[in-house]
Amino acid sequence: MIRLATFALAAACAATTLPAAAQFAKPEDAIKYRQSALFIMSQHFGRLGAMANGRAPYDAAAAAANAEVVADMAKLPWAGFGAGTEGGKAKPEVWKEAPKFKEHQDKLIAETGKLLVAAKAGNIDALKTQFGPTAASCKACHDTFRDR
Ligand code: ASC
Repeated sequence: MIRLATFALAAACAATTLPAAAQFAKPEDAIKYRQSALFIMSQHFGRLGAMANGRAPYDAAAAAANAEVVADMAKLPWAGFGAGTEGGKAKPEVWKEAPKFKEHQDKLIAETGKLLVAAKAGNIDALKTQFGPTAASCKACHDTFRDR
């Protein structure tokens, strides 16, 4: 009984320290995971863009809710780019230039964090000001690391 408990504890500890890729049953799951997080982010970012660019009426509560999703999603895709998960729209540079890719991740997380602060400020000018730099961080990464 004690041996079983010890084994279970060891397995649980190992699970928390395994590399990200090992959190997925198969590489396709990692690809689906990262694409899903990026897709959800793009949908909510698009709604913020519509408000920032005057294509949709400004709604402070909706802006904050959308920015919340964007900031949360911005943290997720990266665990889905582990070793052995090449494919999807990711260029080989993701793995060949890992430190640079990481810089882009950190930049996006920082910019979406600022976007959330701006959205919570509750005025459209703050949202407009931070929308551009956030979109630029999406684009900068896509230019180097995304196919098509
Ligand atoms: C979006 C979206 C992107 C970015 C990018 C910004 O809404 O889906 O990939 O913004 O187009 O340049």
